[in-house]
Amino acid sequence: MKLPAHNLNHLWASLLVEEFIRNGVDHFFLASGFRCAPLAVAVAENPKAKTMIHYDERGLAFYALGFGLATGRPAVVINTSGTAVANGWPAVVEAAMERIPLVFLTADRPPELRDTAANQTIDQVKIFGDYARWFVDLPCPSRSIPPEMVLTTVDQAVYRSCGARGGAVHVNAMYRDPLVPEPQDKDLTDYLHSVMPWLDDEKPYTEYARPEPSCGPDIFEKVQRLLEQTERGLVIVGRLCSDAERSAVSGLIQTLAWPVCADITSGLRLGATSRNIIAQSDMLISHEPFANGHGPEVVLHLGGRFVSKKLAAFVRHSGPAEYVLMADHPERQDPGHEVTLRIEADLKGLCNTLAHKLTRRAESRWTASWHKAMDAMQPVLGKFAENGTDLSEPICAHMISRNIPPAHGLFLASSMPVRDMDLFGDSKGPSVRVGANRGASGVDGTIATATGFARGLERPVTLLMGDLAFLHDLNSLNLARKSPYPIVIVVMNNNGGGIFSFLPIARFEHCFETYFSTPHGLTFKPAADMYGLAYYHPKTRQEFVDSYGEVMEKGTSAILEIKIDRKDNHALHMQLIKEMQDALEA
Ligand SMILES: Cc1ncc(C[n+]2csc(CCOP(=O)(O)OP(=O)(O)O)c2C)c(N)n1
Ligand SMILES: [Mg+2]
Repeated sequence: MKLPAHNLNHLWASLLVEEFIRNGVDHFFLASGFRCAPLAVAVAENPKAKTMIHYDERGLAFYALGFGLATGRPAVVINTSGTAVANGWPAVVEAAMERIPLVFLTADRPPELRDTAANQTIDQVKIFGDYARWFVDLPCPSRSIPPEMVLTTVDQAVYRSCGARGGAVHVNAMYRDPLVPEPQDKDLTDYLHSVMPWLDDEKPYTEYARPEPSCGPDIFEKVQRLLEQTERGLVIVGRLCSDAERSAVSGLIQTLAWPVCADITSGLRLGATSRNIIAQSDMLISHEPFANGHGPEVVLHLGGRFVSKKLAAFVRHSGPAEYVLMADHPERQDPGHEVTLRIEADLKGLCNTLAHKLTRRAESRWTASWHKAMDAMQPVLGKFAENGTDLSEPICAHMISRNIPPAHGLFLASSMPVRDMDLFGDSKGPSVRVGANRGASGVDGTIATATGFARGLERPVTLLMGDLAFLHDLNSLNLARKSPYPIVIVVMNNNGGGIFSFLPIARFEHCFETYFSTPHGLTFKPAADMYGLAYYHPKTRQEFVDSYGEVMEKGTSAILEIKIDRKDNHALHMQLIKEMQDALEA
């Protein structure tokens, strides 16, 4: 192949872009700036590059995060020098916490301009600290450095970004003038001589083989014995990363026939994925008599963290003799300091082998008692869903879980949306891919992440979010507007942070409303108008279903704003929990 090479800066940039693409990393998300011109031109000139251009580097980084969450592959974010780079921080943190692949390719000034008060020059070296999985300061392009170095840098960056130890990596590329693609070097053929075989090929320069972690036979047997011998076991499923993991975990929980608390980010909570999943398990375990009689002897936790504080409290209170955590990463994931056996292994392989080796059990009395309790509570939720016309946060979560098209993705904002879906989502709806920023549980960048999630899934996404999260990321409505896959934003406008009403600070009325709830009195039609998005303001359940259906039919991005009274919302949650628990007692 012949790479465009107007000058050496440009040739290096073309090498970078081509090598990313050969690694399967062909999505480039760019914000404009002049120092990154060689990189932007190289992207523009490579016909295999897929792009998104956005003016806000913070949103752009979250967009790439959503893409990485959906695909397990990084996108490349290209930024100019200065504060543009610093705007990547929140997304880099989330990527680190959840091990989501992401590549930052930032332009920087050459060494002679660093630390000289030169314009738009900040210290970009290791700017993301330990949150970046890998950092490289790529020198200014020079004929004295072989082109192989550029290629192996990309290969290492992609490798370090992916997999169970992945996250964001930062390639900081210094450039001197000329930044524009004007011809300068007469002939660069000589310079490329050593990579001729690479040029004639389509493969990356270095191929990486990743080891698959698995536990040894001793540990395997120990776990197998424990699972076989335990009657009162409980499975907790946290975030799972792929369909292959979901299928392997489903197989194991089927064989074990223990009750299962599946976090909403597992992807197993919605849809009838398994009878063993106790859909409203939070309602059960927060009911004292039930919790006291249902402490597990063994907890088997599969995958990442989980959202529910109640589940964490229940496990702590029960004090199981063994808490086995199986996850594919090496990090400590044990906020309650309860884990007694930690297995770092490929979840798919380990669960498949365990399911194969274990004898499939019949439902025990222990599991049956969880189901019985669950069955006693279900009618309360059913009655609530079927009777009444008014809209509320629980009913919206419930209705979305019922009405979301199977070909959609679902993205849940931090704060009440993710919890409401966990609590009130109906498992009789379709099983859809679920995304959320739960690594650091920020309410920032939500619209951008959901839009990148849609780009990665290559399907429309329904986004359930709160008003503060919406306002926080207003700028990213432009991403939703331009998205090739519709983003349906259902925003629960309760005029502030509804979650705080559930916290003990709510009792301190002298400061609660102003300093915690932070009401704003805003409504979002003008924002929809500004970004040219369809806007709906349903006031009843029927209107909600109608407008949601209409948006699906039209197939364009839209905002559905639901006005909620925060006090009523709190009261309704409490009432529903009480009614469910009363039913349990009865
Ligand atoms: C970036 C960031 N800032 C602050 C917080 C603390 N915080 C947690 S929930 C919340 C309120 C969110 O309000 P909203 O999006 O309206 O959701 P609601 O609580 O009403 O469901 C805040 C500010 C956070 N998680 N992330
Ligand atoms: Mg709110």
